[in-house]
Amino acid sequence: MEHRYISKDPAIASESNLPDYDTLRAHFTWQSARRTTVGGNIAHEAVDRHVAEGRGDVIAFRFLAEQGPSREFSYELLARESNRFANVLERLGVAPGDLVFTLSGRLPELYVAMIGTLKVRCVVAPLFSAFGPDPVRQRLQAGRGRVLITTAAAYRQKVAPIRGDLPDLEHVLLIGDDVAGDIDGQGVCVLAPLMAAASTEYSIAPTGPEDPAFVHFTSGTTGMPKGAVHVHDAVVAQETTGRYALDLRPGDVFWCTADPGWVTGTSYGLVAPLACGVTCVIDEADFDAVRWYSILEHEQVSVWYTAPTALRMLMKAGDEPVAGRDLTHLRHVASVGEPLNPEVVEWGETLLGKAIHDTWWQTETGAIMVANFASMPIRPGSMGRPVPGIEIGIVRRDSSGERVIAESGQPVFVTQPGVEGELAIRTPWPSMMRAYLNAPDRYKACFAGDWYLSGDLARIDADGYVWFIGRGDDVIKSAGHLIGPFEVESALMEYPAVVEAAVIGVPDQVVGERVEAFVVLGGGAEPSEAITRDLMAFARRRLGSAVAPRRITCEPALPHTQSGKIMRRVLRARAQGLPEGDLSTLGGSG
Ligand code: 6R9
Repeated sequence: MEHRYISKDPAIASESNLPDYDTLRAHFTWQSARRTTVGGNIAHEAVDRHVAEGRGDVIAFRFLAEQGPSREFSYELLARESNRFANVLERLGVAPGDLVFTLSGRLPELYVAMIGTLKVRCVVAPLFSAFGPDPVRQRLQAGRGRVLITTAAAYRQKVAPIRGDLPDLEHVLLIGDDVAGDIDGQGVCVLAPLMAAASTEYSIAPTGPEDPAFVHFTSGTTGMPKGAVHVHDAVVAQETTGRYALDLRPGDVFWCTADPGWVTGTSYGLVAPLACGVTCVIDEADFDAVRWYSILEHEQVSVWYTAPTALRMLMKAGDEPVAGRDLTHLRHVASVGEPLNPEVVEWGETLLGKAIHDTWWQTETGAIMVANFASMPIRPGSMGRPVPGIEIGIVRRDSSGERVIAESGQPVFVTQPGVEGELAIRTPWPSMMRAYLNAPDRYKACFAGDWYLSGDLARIDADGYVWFIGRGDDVIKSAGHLIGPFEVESALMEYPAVVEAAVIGVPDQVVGERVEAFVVLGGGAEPSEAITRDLMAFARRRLGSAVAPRRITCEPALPHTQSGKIMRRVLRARAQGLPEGDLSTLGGSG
């Protein structure tokens, strides 16, 4: 498989932003990538700078509404509207460094609010709108959020029921229509009139490169979600990788399909493309094959960044929705978030006339670390090569699967190509997370010596292409979203009849992995279809559709290790109907 190439037209290579990978890599430094005139603040780099440099008329965002006309924001309008929002926030008395949470679909007001928040040097903490009240409460509590930007519907369903558990939440700003009747005297107010009354002038105070800008919550195997803290300097890596890995150039129409509740939707749905000065298409609607092809065609999308689950759903939809469409504007297609199977790469080559370029990164890395570049032949199934400025290595694992660390504290690397181990990245780089919120020990555990340890298993071939093997832990990747088994198990345990719960990811043809749960009932409750159904509904209500298990099985007992840990790999074998004795192919820890 490693030797199958999708070759490139030499013209593509020479026209790309990275025509000569080896030369650029040899000379690239992050210091040289930092503009000498940086305003420091991401909102300045991504928005105001373009206005100051005479590009204010360029369209920054084209929002496609689920119904009705689309709305366009030039860089200048975006600068003015985000100034208004900055003034609104300041009037509320927030202080730099305070967390401002967002919980909303992809509405224009959400993007304006995120940029305005950065301007006042508050920290944007985006939440995924498909979360139920439990994940919302966990994250708001962890970040001690003072301000929440949301819609009336989301407030009613997900926040009002838990409002009593959120003593730090002082202000809730409602965006969108349909907001009457929700003003309950608990700091809830409608944003539109405040915006209308606010000035369009705002001057950003000096912002240090190390000032925090975003907190993105991500899931681990144990414990509650971790808030990865990113700083304003991250824009340097996001803009650089936007240019080299996504091949963004002035004049491009860029569509990143990710929601800002996921790190891809902020790093590449907002910061990188705006810093590169391109036009971003944002679709407010959910996935629909016909709609998606029609967006690619009618918006004349030239660079498209999406995820394997979405591509597999398009593949499933067949050729009919794409027949007769003119996709000639599409120049570069890239993917992230889950393994991109070679079949999908080849499907893209045949149906879209474009190979799909896989990229690899994580919430913690803040920006793309490994990519198949426009100028290089693709090896279907490989994640590509490290971006300029990034050095990677494969850390050895011993026979019990533990990473090998030398006495000096540095990791020990494999020395031969093709040997599997843990993918590590040499520190520092601008978009590296700077902390996990309130969790210094969990943060420290991600590093050894000069290296960040990703937790992913991979190998590097003789030509430097990286191949993903699997995750080194039990975290579930479903439709691109990381789901911590512990968070789901904790919600299931709240159900009165459940005494023990274990949650695993089961391979799925479309979404990569689907969440399944095993529970043990107590207190005289007997397994029945009715109780399973009730438990499923309970989980969906608490966790939301994106996180709740798709299947729950009642078991008399769960398998444990001697030390009492649940053996999730045994459950994974059981769920797939594999013999429980042969677990070698399943990956993950016990
Ligand atoms: C951006 C993002 C990170 C985890 C990562 C890995 C998986 C990401 C991948 C991939 C195979 C790729 N992952 N890209 N697996 N091939 N190209 O996805 O961030 O949500 O934090 O997830 O996603 O397991 O460790 P995040």
